[in-house]
Amino acid sequence: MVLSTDLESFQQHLINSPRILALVGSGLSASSGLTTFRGKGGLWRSHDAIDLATPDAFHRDPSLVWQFYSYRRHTSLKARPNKGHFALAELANRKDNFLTLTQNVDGLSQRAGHPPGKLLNLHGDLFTVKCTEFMCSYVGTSYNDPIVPALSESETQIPESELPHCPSCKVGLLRPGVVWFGEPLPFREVTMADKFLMEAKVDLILVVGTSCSVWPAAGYVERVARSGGKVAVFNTDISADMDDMDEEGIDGWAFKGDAAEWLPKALE
Ligand code: BJW
Ligand code: ZN
Repeated sequence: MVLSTDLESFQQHLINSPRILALVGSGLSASSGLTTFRGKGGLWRSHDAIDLATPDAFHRDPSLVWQFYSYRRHTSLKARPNKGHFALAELANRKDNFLTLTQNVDGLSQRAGHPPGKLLNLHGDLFTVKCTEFMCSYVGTSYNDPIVPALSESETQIPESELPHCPSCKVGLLRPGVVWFGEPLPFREVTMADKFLMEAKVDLILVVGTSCSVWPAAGYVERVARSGGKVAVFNTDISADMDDMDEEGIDGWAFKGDAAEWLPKALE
């Protein structure tokens, strides 16, 4: 089955879909100036962004990993939500049975006015911090930029004593409240996503700016398709995704280009 590029039939299906899920990835924030993970945007200094998103990388070199996340916090705070974030937020406000599962940690959907009750952060967020000390369960929020003075622009190794520390136990090193490879996704978010999928059939899933290469997030597309829902992909590079989806018998649409341009006209 070939994914359609017909906007009119997509919009008709959107109107007739009582229950809609959206799976969002870093491509949605690309035109806000934030980099994606894979492909040409995925490098920070000389490091592959994916290699830094692991508990091992943090244990090995907390200074390097904090510098990476400090840079991401800074660029996310400076970035503005784009027309794609606003269009999705508007749709979420308009539709009763709507849920966005975002893999993004940049906070731009929230800042675009996406209703919080219809938005689940599957991979955490950049402004949550968690204590790494065994037996300390401190979780907090910080929008300070930089979070500690040592994390200003410098590229030198920062002594561990100058990295962010826990205000509760006073001894533990804080870490970014994001989900790294090998870590479970947050229980509440996964439970709520499962509930949305299991309560009734999802008629449509919008797959926006994601390579669908990370699990379990990518699995939501197949789960919707398997239960008879349609799939609409918004991506600058859909050729690879489309081939896979055709093989899996996924039915729907593929709109190639910038999600920030496509979403306002497709979701109007
Ligand atoms: C545009 C555009 C524009 C550009 N407009 N489009 C099953 C099979 C195999 C492996 C696994 C499996 N299940 C689990 C795994 C292991 C692993 C995994 O998925 N590995 C894969 C590499 C195979 N998964 C995990 O480890 C997960 N945890 C887990 O499963 O735990 C199990 C467990 C249970 C109980 C106890 C213990 C463990 C956790 C995954 C966490 C992923 N974390 C990251 C980092 C988050 C923090 C941070 O932001 O730094 O999440 S990795 C990174 O990838 C980040 C992203 O959210 C995620 C997805 O990336 P995304 O957004 O799709 O970005 P790209 O770059 O890949 O794609 C961008 C797309 O946009 C491209 O397609 C472009 O074309 C497009 N684009 N500009 C529209 N303008
Ligand atoms: Zn602590």
